[in-house]
Amino acid sequence: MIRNIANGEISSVASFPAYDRQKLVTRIVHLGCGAFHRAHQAVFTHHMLEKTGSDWGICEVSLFSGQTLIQQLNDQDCLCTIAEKGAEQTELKIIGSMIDALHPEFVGQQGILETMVQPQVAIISLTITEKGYCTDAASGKLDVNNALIQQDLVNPTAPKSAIGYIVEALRLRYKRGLSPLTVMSCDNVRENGKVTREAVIGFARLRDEKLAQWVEGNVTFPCTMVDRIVPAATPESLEEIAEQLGVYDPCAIACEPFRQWVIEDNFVSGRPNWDVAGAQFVEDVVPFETMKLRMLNGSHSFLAYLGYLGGYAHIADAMMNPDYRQAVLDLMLKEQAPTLTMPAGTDLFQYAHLLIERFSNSRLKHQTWQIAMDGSQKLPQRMLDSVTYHLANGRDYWYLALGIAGWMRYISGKDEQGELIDVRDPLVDQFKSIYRQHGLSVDAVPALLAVFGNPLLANPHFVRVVSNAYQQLLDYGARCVVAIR
Ligand code: NAI
Ligand code: CS2
Repeated sequence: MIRNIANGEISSVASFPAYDRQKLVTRIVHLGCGAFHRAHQAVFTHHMLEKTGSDWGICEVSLFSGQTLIQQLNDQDCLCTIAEKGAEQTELKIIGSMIDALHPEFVGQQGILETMVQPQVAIISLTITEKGYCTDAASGKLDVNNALIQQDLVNPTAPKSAIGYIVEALRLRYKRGLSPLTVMSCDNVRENGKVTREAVIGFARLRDEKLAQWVEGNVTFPCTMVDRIVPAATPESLEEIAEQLGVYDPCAIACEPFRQWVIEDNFVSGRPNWDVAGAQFVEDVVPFETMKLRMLNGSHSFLAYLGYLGGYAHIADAMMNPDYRQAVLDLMLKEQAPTLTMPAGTDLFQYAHLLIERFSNSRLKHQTWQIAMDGSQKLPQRMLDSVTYHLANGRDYWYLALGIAGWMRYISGKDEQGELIDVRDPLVDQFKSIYRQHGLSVDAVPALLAVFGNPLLANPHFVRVVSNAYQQLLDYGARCVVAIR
């Protein structure tokens, strides 16, 4: 028998689920069983189960990659270790909220759809990355030219995209007279509930107007703000956890101790009481979401691009450099905070300082390369929206411009030593063609800004400021330019 966390000798340092897992049923189907979901929604659900003894279990689904993880989860009864790594010590928790794990390669598309259609399923939740919504960067609406959407239009009952799965599951529920459910995005997407709603209804409308109307009138799409820094697992992080745990858990995830979840209370078929586990249910999530996307994620992207170019492999390494630390604090307080309208009592100064502390956690090996991925999907909500604010208000936005220029320099595909960068982005072919045409020259700037399709970004002042930052990066290198102000 393979010894694993379901049947091995677990060291007493780890806590085990203290509720009856046999009682749990699939009430949540989660699409995108990645690192973040396991360390966030699955953890909140685990603590909720500890406190309430309810029966809300999660069935995990990975639609694309992740076959191995799904198999490994099943091999260990869907138990998984979460290592919460503070600056000084680690707390190990074995969580039990996940009860099943599926992949289309193992159960086929129909197996997944039939699970989503089970009558007791009340929530489909999502962490499918920004690009998983198949939306157009400029309009935020469903991109009908997206390759997956095109395939799903031809073959809608055997979908490939997350949006295609959701619409087909909703169609089956509608046809069978089953209750509607809630579709809850937990991705770092601006107004993630609205974007999901637009994409789902947009695709449903392309299939059947009546279905689109049923979805519009019955299905709810709450917005959420999700926060916990969860780096991708590495052989080292898994080994370190195994040493403490006494058993190797291939599904284990290390993350920071901090976790936050603000949820719009809009669930048509019920929801778990995640508030007992620390979540906040509110009427309007958007201010919290915008704050987090601009202050945390905007700074993360700044550190990712300028940090990588400056030779820093991890966020905490870049934070050790006082120039980067100061630059990121200035970015937060001088260029992101002023764009926000927060409920009374929100202390953005304190929030910024807490972020500085979280980014400086050197026991969390969060790679700049990981955060640098998919910049074309991330920059609009993290930086460009703030630039739009500053342009309208005649304010300075140097660090935002530098972050955007850092992204451009990064996606050129060569670092400051001329070494290749492994650029991951759905628009990577477009970047390659722009750089083939312009080389590293500053002429690439307007062409790269055009990928966002936002006419405001053609503003001559903005193009000048970004071009200046980009030229400085070429002339002096990232470390030097970050230090200039
Ligand atoms: P991950 O790479 O571990 O997992 C990504 C998951 O998304 C995988 O299950 C993958 O199969 C799925 N996926 C990828 N592309 C897809 C597509 N086109 N359609 C459907 N599914 C797709 O990444 P991780 O760390 O779990 O992050 C996922 C998302 O969670 C992020 O993009 C972000 O929006 C959100 N998030 C992540 C945080 C973190 O610190 N890792 C914190 C807060 C939010
Ligand atoms: C990061 C986020 O990968 C990224 O782009 O900025 O995943 C970040 O770690 C989380 O949003 C923190 O909640």
